[in-house]
Amino acid sequence: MKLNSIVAAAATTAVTAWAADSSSSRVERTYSTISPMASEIASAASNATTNHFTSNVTGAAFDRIVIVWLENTDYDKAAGQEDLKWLAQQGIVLDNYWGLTHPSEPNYIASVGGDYFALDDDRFIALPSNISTIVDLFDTKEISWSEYQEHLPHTGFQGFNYSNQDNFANDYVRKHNPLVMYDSVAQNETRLANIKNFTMFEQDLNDRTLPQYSFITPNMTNDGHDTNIRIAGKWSRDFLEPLLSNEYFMENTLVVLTFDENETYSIKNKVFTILLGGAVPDELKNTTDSTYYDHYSLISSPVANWDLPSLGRHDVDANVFELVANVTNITNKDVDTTYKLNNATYVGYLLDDQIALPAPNVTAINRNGRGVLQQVVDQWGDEYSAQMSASYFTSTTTTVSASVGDAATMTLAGNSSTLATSSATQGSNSTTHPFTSTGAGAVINALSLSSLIGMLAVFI
Ligand SMILES: *[C@@H]1O[C@H](CO)[C@@H](O)[C@H](O)[C@H]1NC(C)=O
Ligand SMILES: *[C@@H]1O[C@H](CO)[C@@H](O)[C@H](O)[C@H]1NC(C)=O
Ligand SMILES: *[C@@H]1O[C@H](CO)[C@@H](O)[C@H](O)[C@H]1NC(C)=O
Ligand SMILES: *[C@@H]1O[C@H](CO)[C@@H](O)[C@H](O)[C@H]1NC(C)=O
Ligand SMILES: *[C@@H]1O[C@H](CO)[C@@H](O)[C@H](O)[C@H]1NC(C)=O
Ligand SMILES: *[C@@H]1O[C@H](CO)[C@@H](O)[C@H](O)[C@H]1NC(C)=O
Ligand SMILES: *[C@@H]1O[C@H](CO)[C@@H](O)[C@H](O)[C@H]1NC(C)=O
Ligand SMILES: *[C@@H]1O[C@H](CO)[C@@H](O)[C@H](O)[C@H]1NC(C)=O
Ligand SMILES: *[C@@H]1O[C@H](CO)[C@@H](O)[C@H](O)[C@H]1NC(C)=O
Ligand SMILES: *[C@@H]1O[C@H](CO)[C@@H](O)[C@H](O)[C@H]1NC(C)=O
Ligand SMILES: *[C@@H]1O[C@H](CO)[C@@H](O)[C@H](O)[C@H]1NC(C)=O
Ligand SMILES: CC(=O)N[C@H]1CO[C@H](CO)[C@@H](O)[C@@H]1O
Repeated sequence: MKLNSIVAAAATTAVTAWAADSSSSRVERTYSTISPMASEIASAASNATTNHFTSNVTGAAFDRIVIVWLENTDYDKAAGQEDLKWLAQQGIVLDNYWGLTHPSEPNYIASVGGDYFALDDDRFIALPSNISTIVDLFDTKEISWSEYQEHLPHTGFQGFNYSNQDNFANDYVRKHNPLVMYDSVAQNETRLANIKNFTMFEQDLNDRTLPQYSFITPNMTNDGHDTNIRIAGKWSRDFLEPLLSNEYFMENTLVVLTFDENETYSIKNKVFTILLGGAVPDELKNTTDSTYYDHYSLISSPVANWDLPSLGRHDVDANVFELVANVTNITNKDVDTTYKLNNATYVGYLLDDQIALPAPNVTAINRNGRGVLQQVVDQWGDEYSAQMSASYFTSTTTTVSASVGDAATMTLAGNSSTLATSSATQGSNSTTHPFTSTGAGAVINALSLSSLIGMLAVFI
């Protein structure tokens, strides 16, 4: 069976399950864990299409951004590794850069879509195609982009993982491939053809067809996930050192080397991050920037650099790398991290089947003074108004503004239709979840049903 038909079959099953259960408000969402046979992968590989799009849209601080993610390492351990120490001296260390939650997958998802939708595990995720990503923002100026995923068996592969075929060790995993988890990318053949592997990176480098945005994920050995920081550090230096002396690669390029999350869940989720590349001025090499950043800064920084609109999610008010902020007159905000942990998810869409997908804030203005992408406004405007009038939003269920305080959070209690005001920790079913939320999830059965139907319609 072709992958698309497998996905469709899974969606059909979900619809049946919903229909059978339609008398009750409980809706089970079905998630596939598709892993095509090796023979199917080989046959798909033989005619996968690959794009080699490039472009040269001038940015305020850089013309190209290359984002590289390593895995699961506490800040001090990474900062002390000798190859990473060497790399740090070639660039700017960001010593106040944070992961958003645990485990891995929600962090990757958030870094391109502006939310992690309350995900708290690493399961197979395919977010409905009405959710936009950074790719939609790039399209407004035809800024080229690609992902480079090591050992992705072929361009556009959508399976759950791809093991080393000799020893069946973990190699490529979907949970570290942010854009393929959004159907707005995966169900668009043009976009899918930008989801490539390292063989294609070498080719694009040699052919001078690197895109202006790339997201690079080494395999499970090289990113430290199944190994340790010594391997991940050595891989990073082996990969980056030659690039740092490659004139074509370096030209006005910003490299961001970061980690998805801290390893120890009980401590603050700060991760070691370095900015490198030709866009870093000489006088700032071997320095430290202590501005608060997090994975949402991976959206807000390119957005400010190219003066793009926003997604209306957490990208809107994320701090922008100082390199960009300084030349765009953006003032970053101070973030008090005294009580910040970023080590648990909140009660929301992917954690509780009864909670609707939050609409982005279609009225938000981002750090570079732009509104929300028109297509997002068109797609979500009505839903945003509906959720606003039902007091759906909390400080965590959506994007936007710090002005929505936890105390003002409104929750529809259980199946009753009366609005009840509740405090942040009194989410109606918070005790059924192992994680205490940092803000209450608003539970609105009617909204969640209509939005789920919309989501399934999109699948089919
Ligand atoms: C390869 O491409 C052909 C022609 O587009 C198509 O009919 C066939 O299904 C494709 N094979 C696979 C394995 O996707
Ligand atoms: C991109 O454009 C800038 C400004 O015109 C130019 O300096 C630079 O060489 C171009 N880079 C590439 C890779 O074409
Ligand atoms: C970086 O700074 C440290 C101490 O501030 C110094 O010992 C080291 O030589 C510097 N490295 C480079 C490459 O400039
Ligand atoms: C990388 O992708 C290309 C294009 O789909 C494919 O031909 C190649 O076999 C892949 N390389 C690896 C190492 O999997
Ligand atoms: C990961 O990639 C490296 C080469 O970059 C390779 O030596 C290693 O075997 C790969 N890991 C697995 C599990 O295949
Ligand atoms: C598919 O992707 C292309 C390139 O990003 C874009 O121009 C087009 O609008 C997308 N199509 C849909 C239906 O989203
Ligand atoms: C987050 O950290 C706090 C403080 O160390 C700890 O009590 C809590 O259990 C952690 N949460 C998770 C989900 O690990
Ligand atoms: C930004 O501007 C401040 C104040 O002028 C300066 O201290 C800092 O080094 C600049 N940072 C960057 C990355 O240009
Ligand atoms: C930033 O502010 C300076 C001084 O007010 C001004 O000259 C410059 O044009 C501004 N730059 C941008 C990108 O707005
Ligand atoms: C949406 O953004 C606007 C403008 O920043 C703000 O006033 C409003 O409170 C935000 N809405 C929500 C639900 O946070
Ligand atoms: C809360 O959990 C109870 C028991 O599982 C269930 O009956 C009820 O529908 C749930 N309420 C909400 C709002 O999820
Ligand atoms: C904020 C922060 O750095 N959190 C922790 C990450 O892990 C190291 C342990 O290696 C701790 O020292 C940090 O406090």
